[in-house]
Amino acid sequence: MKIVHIIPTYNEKENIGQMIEAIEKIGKHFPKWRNEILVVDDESPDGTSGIVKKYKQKYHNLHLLTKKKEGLGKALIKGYQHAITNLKGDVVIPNDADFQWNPDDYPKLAKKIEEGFDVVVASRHLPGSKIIGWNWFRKLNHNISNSILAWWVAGVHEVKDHAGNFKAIKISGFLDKVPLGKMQNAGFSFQLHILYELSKTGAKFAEVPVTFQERKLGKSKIGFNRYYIRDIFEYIKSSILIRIDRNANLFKYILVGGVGFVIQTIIAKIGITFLMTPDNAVAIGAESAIISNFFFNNIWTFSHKRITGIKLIKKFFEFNLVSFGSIIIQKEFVRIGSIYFGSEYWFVLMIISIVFLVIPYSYFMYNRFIWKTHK
Ligand SMILES: Nc1nc2c(ncn2[C@@H]2O[C@H](COP(=O)(O)OP(=O)(O)OP(=O)(O)O)[C@@H](O)[C@H]2O)c(=O)[nH]1
Ligand SMILES: [Mg+2]
Repeated sequence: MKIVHIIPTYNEKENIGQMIEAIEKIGKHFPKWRNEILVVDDESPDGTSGIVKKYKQKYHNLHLLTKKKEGLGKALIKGYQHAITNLKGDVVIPNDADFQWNPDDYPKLAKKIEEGFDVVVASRHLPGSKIIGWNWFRKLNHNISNSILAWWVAGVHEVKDHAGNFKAIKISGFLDKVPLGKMQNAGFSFQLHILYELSKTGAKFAEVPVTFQERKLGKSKIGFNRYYIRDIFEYIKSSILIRIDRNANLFKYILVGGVGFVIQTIIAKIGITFLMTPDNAVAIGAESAIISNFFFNNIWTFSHKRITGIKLIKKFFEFNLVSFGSIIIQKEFVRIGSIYFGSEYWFVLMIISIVFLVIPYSYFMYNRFIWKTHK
């Protein structure tokens, strides 16, 4: 198993040498793994890359990528791509240069990969995990992004710790399936985004408890500056986009239904104005909505299984047959409701029947009978 350790650096002259030595040293205890170290440095003004160049003379498995300052996310994207394409690794293990995540823990991650997991995350949120020396500001910052945004807004539930850099990822079939070139994250939102993209590849996730501590040497890149504000907004945006992507079909389905509802209300209102009984007016409105729903869902919601040509006509009739159920539900609900409450309540009755009966009924039926995957 070839492991590529990826270390992004920006002004880490105090740490990078020790980190390289630490990884090399642990590697000696595990000769079955071939280790490569890839430092991705954003032209650090403190001369970090010069130190790496010196170490390169000592260690032939050490590689250096230098690029202009673009943020942690971009550095990791470049590093992952390089590990896949140039270094042809089996596994990547990114870590920070500052020893907040102990490199001695990397065999724990690698062993889990050997056990059959595809993504193994070093975690601060398991029994046995420890966080040493974080102040209230860092805790608050982490908890908001981790619990509220990553877990709740984005809905990424594969792991409990979404923000750390230290993890092991299997390349073949998983990391190489992630569209790294399309990912735009400049900052730490990359950590959440990559977990989400990996979840879409069907990867099996594991988390291992570790001890996380304050950096001892060098300066943190986190602090109130324009990068920090940019990264926070990017994290919020990323969380929302993940949620939309995860539930895209449902969002589209709701929107199409909303358009159908407006059409139905207008047609029913016209019918009632021309002295139709509310149940019949609602039924005609419902049929109009059903036609609109069919075409919009076909070209948009279920575009990945779009129906075309002669099959479209056949499906349209099938669709009407299935939807007939929802017309009957609404018509009868409005008819019986009008008897009890009066026909002036037709609109309220129609809404109740749509929300509680028609929407669940038709979402199930459309998926089951109309836009089913296998035919
Ligand atoms: N290449 C590159 N590396 C970066 C950049 N920003 C941060 N890093 C590196 O990414 C790792 C994590 O950054 P840190 O500044 O330690 O961020 P942090 O761990 O969230 O913050 P602290 O807890 O304060 O240390 C370190 O190795 C940094 O040198 C960047 O813009 N480019
Ligand atoms: Mg750090």
